[in-house]
Amino acid sequence: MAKYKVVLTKETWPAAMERIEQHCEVKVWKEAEPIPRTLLLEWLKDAEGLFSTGDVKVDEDLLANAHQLRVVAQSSVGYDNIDIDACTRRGIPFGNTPGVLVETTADLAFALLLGAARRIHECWDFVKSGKWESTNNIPFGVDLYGKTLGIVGMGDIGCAVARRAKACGLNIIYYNRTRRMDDQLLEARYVDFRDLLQESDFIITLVPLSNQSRGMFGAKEFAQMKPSAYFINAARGSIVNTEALYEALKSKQIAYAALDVTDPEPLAGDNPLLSLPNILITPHIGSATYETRNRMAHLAADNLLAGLGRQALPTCVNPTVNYPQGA
Ligand code: 8YV
Repeated sequence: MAKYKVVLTKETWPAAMERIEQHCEVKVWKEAEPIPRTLLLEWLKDAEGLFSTGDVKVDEDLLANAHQLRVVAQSSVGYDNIDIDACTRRGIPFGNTPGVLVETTADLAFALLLGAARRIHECWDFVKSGKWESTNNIPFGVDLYGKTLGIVGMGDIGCAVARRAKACGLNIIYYNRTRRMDDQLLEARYVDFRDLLQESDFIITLVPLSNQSRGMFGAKEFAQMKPSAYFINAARGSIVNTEALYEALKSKQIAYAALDVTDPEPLAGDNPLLSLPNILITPHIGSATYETRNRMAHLAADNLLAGLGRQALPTCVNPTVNYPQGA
């Protein structure tokens, strides 16, 4: 049987790649930097499937150029880079990877909260620099127990963060487009956005990026937060006005920030955020564990193959433990 022509904008995990190659003739971009737009458009001219990791913009321009495209599969839960309406107008199904990364991403968001609260990275620098030998002036942190965590965006990941917060004795409030009917089970109180900003000791944002959420944390919002507030972003960088965040941290309008996502990404080495003492940044590692990325790749492969008619319905395949060591 003839193989389907598919384009991968990045290499994916071996077990998932093996499944794709059983049915598809693949073109894979293997360089560290994103695939050049002109080359992507060239490759897509006769492609029937596109497998992305969220690193390329799938818009009218791209789709108008890809006349044979039958499916777009993306190994990520967020899909702000995809023009869903344009895909729908062309009858092209789009599949992302919800569900399989919830606990992993919640772990990272909560790790950022704990890491910032207890200044773990500063403590490691203190030990690594040898200062411990000459001073007891260790970096002091703040307690979580009995304080208030405000979660902005109470979806699956937000609920998983709430479960972790409850175990640490935090009082939980949240802001969402709509109130969750199960929030009593989570012991989480629904509040409006302004009240959350004013009441929270810690704020974690997990909202999807949209025209409504873009820039939702700016100078006005940081000004409403407590001077002792910790701000954590594990959603998308452009939900935050970066210059406003920089000013809020520099002037100590808020105490600390911990970011897994930034705007722009990746951050250049001379970005002013990196000069601040009261910030912790990780390089978009929310779902970056071997097990979870492998699961995501399998689910994205399911979506791709389903879109090409080679699978009945996308199902999450329990990954075989067949991922590259130290990748
Ligand atoms: C990475 C994410 O973008 O799933 C998302 O939306 O932001 C992260 O998981 C993705 O995993 C890259 O492959």
